Amino acid sequence: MAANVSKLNMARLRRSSVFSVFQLDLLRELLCVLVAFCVLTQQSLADQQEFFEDFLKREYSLVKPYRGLGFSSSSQWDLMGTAMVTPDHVRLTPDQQSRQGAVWSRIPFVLRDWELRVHFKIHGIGKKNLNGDGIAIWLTRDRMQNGPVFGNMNQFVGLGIFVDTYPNTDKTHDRTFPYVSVMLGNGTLMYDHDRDGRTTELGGCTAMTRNSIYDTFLLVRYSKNKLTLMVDVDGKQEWRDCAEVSGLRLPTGYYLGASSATGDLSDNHDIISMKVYQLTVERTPEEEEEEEVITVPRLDDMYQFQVDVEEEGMSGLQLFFTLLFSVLGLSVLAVVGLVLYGRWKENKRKRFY
Ligand SMILES: [Ca+2]
Repeated sequence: MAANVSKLNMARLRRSSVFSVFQLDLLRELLCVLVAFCVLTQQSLADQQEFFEDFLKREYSLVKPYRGLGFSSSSQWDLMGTAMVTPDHVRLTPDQQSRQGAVWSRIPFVLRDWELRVHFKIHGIGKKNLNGDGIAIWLTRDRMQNGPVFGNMNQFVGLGIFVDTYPNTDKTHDRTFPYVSVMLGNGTLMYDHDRDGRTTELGGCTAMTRNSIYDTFLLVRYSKNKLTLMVDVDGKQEWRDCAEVSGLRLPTGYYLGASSATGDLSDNHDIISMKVYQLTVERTPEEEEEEEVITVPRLDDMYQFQVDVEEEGMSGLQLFFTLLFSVLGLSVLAVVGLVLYGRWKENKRKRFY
C-alpha cells in the first residue's frame, strides 16, 4: 500500500514538474511571440510611414507587367528605335553595333518634389572598355528625338543623367568607368560625347554597373531646388551618394524617358523599372514665395553652366578668321583715311591759289 502511495506521489511529482516545464516553455514562446509582434508592428509602422511619405505615382512609373507598353493607346509609354519589351525588361538596345532605342513617357511630369528610382541592367559579351555606350535617363521638354547623346538629341532642355560605360577620351585617366553624371541642358549647352560630357557635368561618380552580379539602381531626388543623385550597385541594398546640386530650377511639364545607343562597341541596355514617388515636403511661406515659376531650366549659380567652356577659348579656325577680318578692316580704314587726307590736302593747296 505504502509503495503504491509513494508511486502515486512520484507520478504526481513527475507530472507537476513536466507541467511546470511545459508552462515555462509556453511562457517563453508567448514572450517570443510578443517581442516578435512588437518588432513587426514597429517595422510595419515604419513601412507605413515610408509608404505615406513616398507615394508611388503609377502614371509616371514604368513597372512590370509591361502590359501594352509601346503599342496600346492606353499605355503611358512610347517606344522608339530598337527598344523592345520582354516580360522581364524593356531592352533599349541589344548587344549589337550602331543601335539606338528609347522609352518615353506620354504624360507631362508635374510633380514639384519627387524621387525617381531606376532599376537597370547593362551587360554584354565585350571585354571591359570594349563595350558602349551606356544609358541616359531624361526629364526634358522634348521627347522622342533621335540624336548623338545616348540616342537622344543634343542641346536638350532639361535634365540628363548618364550612365556612361565607355571612356571616349583617352587623354585623361582621371576617372574609372562606368561613370554616372548629371547635366542640366538649357537649349544651348552641348553634351560633348568625345569628352564624356566633362565640360557640362554638374557632378558624378564611378559606379560598377556593367556585367554586375548585383541588381543595379539609380536614385534621383528633386526637392526644394536641390537635386540628389545616388546609386545602389554593390548588392548592399543601400544608397551611396553620387552627386548633389543645389539651386537647380527645373520647370514642370517635362517628359520622363530613358535612351541608349551603341556605336562600334555595344551592350544590352535594359530598363527593368522606373518608379516615381511623390515626396511630401513642407514649405514655409517664405520658401513658397522664393520658388518662382520658371520656363527654362537654370542654376542659381550660373558659373556651373559655364564649366570649362570658357577655358577652351577660340578654335584655330575662329582665331584665323578673326585676325583676317581685323587686318582687312584696319586696311580699309587706313585706305579711307589716306584718301580723305589726300583730298583735304588738295583742297588746302587749291585755297592758296
Ligand atoms: Ca562615353
